Amino acid sequence: MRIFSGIQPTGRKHLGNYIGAIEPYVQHQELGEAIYCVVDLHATTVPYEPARMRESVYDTAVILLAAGLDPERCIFFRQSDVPEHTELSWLLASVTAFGDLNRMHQFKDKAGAQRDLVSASLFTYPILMAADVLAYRAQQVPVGDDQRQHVELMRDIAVRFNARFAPDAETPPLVVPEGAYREIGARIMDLQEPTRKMSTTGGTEQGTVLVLDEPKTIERKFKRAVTDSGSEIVRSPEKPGVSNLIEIYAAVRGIGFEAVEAEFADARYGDFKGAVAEAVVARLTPVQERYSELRADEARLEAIFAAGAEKARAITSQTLVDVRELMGVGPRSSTRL
Ligand code: AQP
Repeated sequence: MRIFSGIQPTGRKHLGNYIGAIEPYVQHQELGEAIYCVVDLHATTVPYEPARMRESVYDTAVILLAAGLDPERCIFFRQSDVPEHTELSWLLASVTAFGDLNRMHQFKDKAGAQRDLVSASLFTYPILMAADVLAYRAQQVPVGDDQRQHVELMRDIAVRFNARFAPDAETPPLVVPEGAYREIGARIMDLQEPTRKMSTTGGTEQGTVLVLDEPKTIERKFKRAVTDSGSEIVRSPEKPGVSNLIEIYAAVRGIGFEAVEAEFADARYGDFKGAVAEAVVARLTPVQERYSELRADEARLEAIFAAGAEKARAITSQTLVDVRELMGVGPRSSTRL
């Protein structure tokens, strides 16, 4: 099985990214041929600081390595080092419905937050994301719950491409991928506004726990987490704050919701929040230590990216030969050899 996912270098990674995506990336290395990239091109779709971009890519890459991504066991690279992603994105735009792009929640949310310019690339972002995955003919895409709509769209794009350009093919040229969502922890909510997801751009500062936050900061953020009326530690739609804390604890400890509710049946909110903070600190401390060890060596990171991009291009270049051939773009593939 081939697995692909990408992560943005924007901002600093938070607990939602860690639980919803980074941990699953590490686990998926054991399940098949895993391919991951830091999607710097996606990060150009909203205002950003060019002078900080490379640093942010390194920061994000090192968080992934510190969490357990192993470049010997997966293909790990920087998106912009593999130009087939952008070429395929353009080609797939021809089988992407404008109306579908117009319905994307993420575009609406992010476009609404822009003061000066809503870029065309923010609108076409889901096509590039589709190209990221389809270029590898990946079967599974581990992502958080917020990406469901984008995964549905990439599936539609693959189906439409296959139907339009290879209706009679025994093996369709593009694989229609499946989203892989964690059962517990696919949508971690903001600690201050637990009806909104924890987010890099849309969340509250106090409600967003960063992977690199000091233990004291993490404890403070959990201590101040919004809870709900009543005192019972149970999951319920009327208790979004407590439900979120239960979800975080369950995900971090690798146990079910019932086990959490049973463990804290007699506890008070304050004690429970302390226990959640402690579990999160215990989970993130080794990642932070590894991060400090690895971050300084940027030459090593570039070497990892270069080796990863070479392996990635061995796959994507073949996909592009097939796609160009089927679409009638460029010379016949046999004459290109
Ligand atoms: N709250 C979340 N719970 C679980 N998973 C989450 N993800 C994001 N938020 C949550 C998953 O993290 C992966 C990387 O996301 P990204 O590349 O989009 O990174 P980002 O933009 O820094 O993360 P945000 O917070 O999602 O940014 P905003 O809200 O600004 O767009 C993805 O698999 C995502 O599903």
